[in-house]
Amino acid sequence: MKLYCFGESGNAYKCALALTFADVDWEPVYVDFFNGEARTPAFRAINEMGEVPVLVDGDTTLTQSGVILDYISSKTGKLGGKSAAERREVLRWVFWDNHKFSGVIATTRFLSNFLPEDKRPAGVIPFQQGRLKAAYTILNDHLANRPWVAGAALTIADLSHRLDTICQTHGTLWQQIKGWDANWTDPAHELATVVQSVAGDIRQTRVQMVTRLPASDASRWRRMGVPAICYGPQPELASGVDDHVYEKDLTDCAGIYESAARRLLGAG
Ligand SMILES: N[C@@H](CCC(=O)N[C@@H](CS)C(=O)NCC(=O)O)C(=O)O
Repeated sequence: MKLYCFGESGNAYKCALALTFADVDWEPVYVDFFNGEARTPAFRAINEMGEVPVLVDGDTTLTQSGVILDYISSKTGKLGGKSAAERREVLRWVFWDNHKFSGVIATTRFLSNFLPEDKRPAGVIPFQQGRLKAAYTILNDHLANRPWVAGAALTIADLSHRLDTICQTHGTLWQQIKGWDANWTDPAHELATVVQSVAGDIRQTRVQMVTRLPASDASRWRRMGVPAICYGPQPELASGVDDHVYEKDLTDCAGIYESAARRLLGAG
């Protein structure tokens, strides 16, 4: 199967998770959303709604993540509940997710992270956040006494809105989806402690190390036995069309690299 998607799309990600958990042979087709590909006539010919995700399985083309999730579970007999009643319960939560949860999260995230600050409509983000708070409370209360959203096992209802929890429960997930294994350099390694100390001096603040997923390209060095850590300015609007960093962060970073290299090479 082919899934039209892009990295920032949570709706596509749900489908990628379901395809992976259901052991489906699938491949991603990248859609250049941030350069307007979803609005082109060529893409509209695939999905008149101009949205990602789109799943293509032979002659079948499907859009809407809830429908795609249902298709994957129906076709594979996995992740859809164990009875007709469970399946209805699954779908009840998938519909709720689309309307009250993901639908609001995605637009809030777009307004807050991807739209330039001067284009953000005043009042809309707090309104959305209020709606989200209510939705989080509903899901949180629902999960107070049960491990899964619907029925007695993982279903597409979980994949629809519990990505973080699922990722924690199924440690291999990132490897399957990203295609690489997680690895890290020991935080006590000299490379890490020297960079931490130099960064603290230059930035005049306490610098905290974190080990986190997803892995970066540094993992490729580590795989070759070369210790590597990541340190750099945090981009604003990461992965957006107008990514940028602050000049001071960038020049500080160059200074940190230089001082850390000198120290590690024994030159002062
Ligand atoms: N209800 C749809 C929502 C899909 C959706 O909003 N997709 C976004 C990317 S995550 C998109 O392609 N939006 C294009 C647009 O709004 O113009 C689903 O669950 O598939």
